[in-house]
Amino acid sequence: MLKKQKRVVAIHDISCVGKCSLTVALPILSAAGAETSIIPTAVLSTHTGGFTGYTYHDLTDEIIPITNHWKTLDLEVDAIYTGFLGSYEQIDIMKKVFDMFKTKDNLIYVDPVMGDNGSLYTIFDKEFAKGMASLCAKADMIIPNITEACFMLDEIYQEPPYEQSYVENLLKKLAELGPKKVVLTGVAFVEDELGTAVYDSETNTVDYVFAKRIDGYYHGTGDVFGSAMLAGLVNDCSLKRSAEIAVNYTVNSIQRTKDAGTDVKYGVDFERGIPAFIKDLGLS
Ligand code: PXL
Repeated sequence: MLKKQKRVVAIHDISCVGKCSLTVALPILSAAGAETSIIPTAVLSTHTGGFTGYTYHDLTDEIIPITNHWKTLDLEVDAIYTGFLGSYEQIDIMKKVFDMFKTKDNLIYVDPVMGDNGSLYTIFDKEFAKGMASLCAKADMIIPNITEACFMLDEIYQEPPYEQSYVENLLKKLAELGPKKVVLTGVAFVEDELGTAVYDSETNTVDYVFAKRIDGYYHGTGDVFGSAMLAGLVNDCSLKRSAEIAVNYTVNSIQRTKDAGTDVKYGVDFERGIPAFIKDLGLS
C-alpha cells in the first residue's frame, strides 16, 4: 500500500521576487512528496536583502484565525517549519501555533532567520535574537547559521575556518536552549570548504557534511538548504543523510546560478535540480 502522505505546515513570508522563504519551501517540499500547507506571514514585493524600496504587507492578524479554522478540521500535521519572522508578535504567535499543533510524534522545525556573515539583517537587533532563542526553546530541531547561533547565545562571532571546539560548543549550547537536534550551517574547518554540522543531543553524536566552497553570497540558500533538509526528514532519511542530500542540492543550485551568471539577489536555480534531488531522496 502507498505510504500515507506527510503534511508539512510552512510558515514564512512571501517575497514576490527574489527566491526565498515560501517561494522556495513550497516547491521543494511539494517536489519531495510532502503535502505543504502554508501560512504566509507577510507579502513583500522582494526580500529585504539587496533590494531597496520593497513593499511589506504584514499578515500577522491572519495567522491565528487561519489556525483556529484548521483546528475545526482536525488536521494532522507531521511538521511545522518556521523561517523569517518580522516581529516579536509573530514570534509569540508561533509559540501559540506550536502549542496548538504539537503532538508526541511531529516535528517542530525552526530556522531562526536573522542574519549572516557576522551581522544581523538590517531590520533586526540583538533583542530580537533573544526572542528567536525563546522560540528555538520550543522546537524539536533548529537550523541556525553560525551568525544566528552567536547572536542567540551571546557568543563571539568568528570568521571561518573554525576550530572543531568552537563549532561543538555552539552545537551543545544551542541544544541547551531546548531543541534535541541542531543543524548548524556555515561550518568550515578549512578555507575551501563549507558545510553543516548536525548534532543529536540524545545520542550525543555530531556529524559533519562538507562540500567545496563556491565564492560569493547567494541569497535564499539557507531556505533551499532548510527545505531540502526537512524534505529528507519527512521521507524518513536520517539526520546525516538528510544533511548530505541538502548540501548536495544547495551546492548544485549555487553552481548552476554561478554558471548562468545570474544576479545573486534573485536567488539560486534550485528548480532545475529538482529531478536529481528527488532521485537522491529515493523517490524516482
Ligand atoms: O532568506 C531569508 C529571508 C526570508 N524572507 C525575507 C528576507 C530574508 C532574508 O533577507 O528578507 C523577507
